[in-house]
Amino acid sequence: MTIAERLKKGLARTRATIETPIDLLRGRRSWSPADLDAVEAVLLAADFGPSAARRAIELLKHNGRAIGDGGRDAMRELLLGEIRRSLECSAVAGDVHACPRVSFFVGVNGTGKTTTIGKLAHVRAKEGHRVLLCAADTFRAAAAEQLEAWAERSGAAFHRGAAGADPSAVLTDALRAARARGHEDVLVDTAGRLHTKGNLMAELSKMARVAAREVSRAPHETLLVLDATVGGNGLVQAREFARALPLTGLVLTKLDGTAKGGVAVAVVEELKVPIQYIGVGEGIDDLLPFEAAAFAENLLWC
Ligand SMILES: Nc1nc2c(ncn2[C@@H]2O[C@H](COP(=O)(O)OP(=O)(O)OP(=O)(O)O)[C@@H](O)[C@H]2O)c(=O)[nH]1
Ligand SMILES: [Mg+2]
Repeated sequence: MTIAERLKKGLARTRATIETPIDLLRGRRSWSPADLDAVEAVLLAADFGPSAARRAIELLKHNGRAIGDGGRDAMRELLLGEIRRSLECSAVAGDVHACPRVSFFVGVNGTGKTTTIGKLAHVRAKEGHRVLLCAADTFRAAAAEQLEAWAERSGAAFHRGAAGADPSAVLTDALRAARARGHEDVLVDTAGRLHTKGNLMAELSKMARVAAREVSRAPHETLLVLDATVGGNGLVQAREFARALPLTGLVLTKLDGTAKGGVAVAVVEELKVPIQYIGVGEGIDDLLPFEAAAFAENLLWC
């Protein structure tokens, strides 16, 4: 499958949710408030968030005549422009020229951090990079083994410490090894943590300080991994992570398993941090670079 095909398939559930009621408006010349309520409800169901949904409805209201003439296609164009604008985020995404380039993956439990690292290792290895995966999740049993399996699958090198070791100590060793052996990318897996646990959030800040001691200006990228199936409820967590350490980007996973793909709009608007990658499955090829225009196109009906 090509990237475009994977994206289309990954967003199929969200697209179907949005399309169904909008299909009912086909060929209408005038709209009642109830029709617009139905469209708003569908945008909320897809987790666009209240402010984006409201803006979209205002836009449709102001363009009632154009939609009356142009039908679904005209409505699609209007919504498409609005979604694309919301998704485009001008923030600079990390330092791509650093060597080794150190990337942290953070987030609450089970969002897909380890899986994302495995997939990204594959992408970067295919680009010819020498990649090292660092198992700084020393907390969960079998976390290091899970990451090691991804290292084998993607052809990346792997570093781990003893079970229960201090994550910062494991990270220090990994970064020294990366410098000594000439790795260009170090992807750091961290333990899933609740955003409400102050001591665990402080541990992330410490890891960032330790990284900077070993490699100038590290971490060069800090990606918050969010589970799209949680939808807008994940926003609270996201805000707390952003407070603990500066985020350079977001990864939105499990889009294949949800109709809540509109949450992409809600998170970018809320955090003002760009989405870098999206996860559309459990396989090694199921990580896609995020591109606002293509994403918006595939959220809406064809
Ligand atoms: N369908 C689908 N499943 C995914 C995706 N990304 C991850 N998963 C699955 O989500 C589950 C959790 O993934 P992990 O990578 O272990 O999550 P984690 O954030 O590392 O979890 P902890 O280390 O326990 O915090 C696994 O079963 C993955 O296969 C995705 O894009 N789509
Ligand atoms: Mg993990």
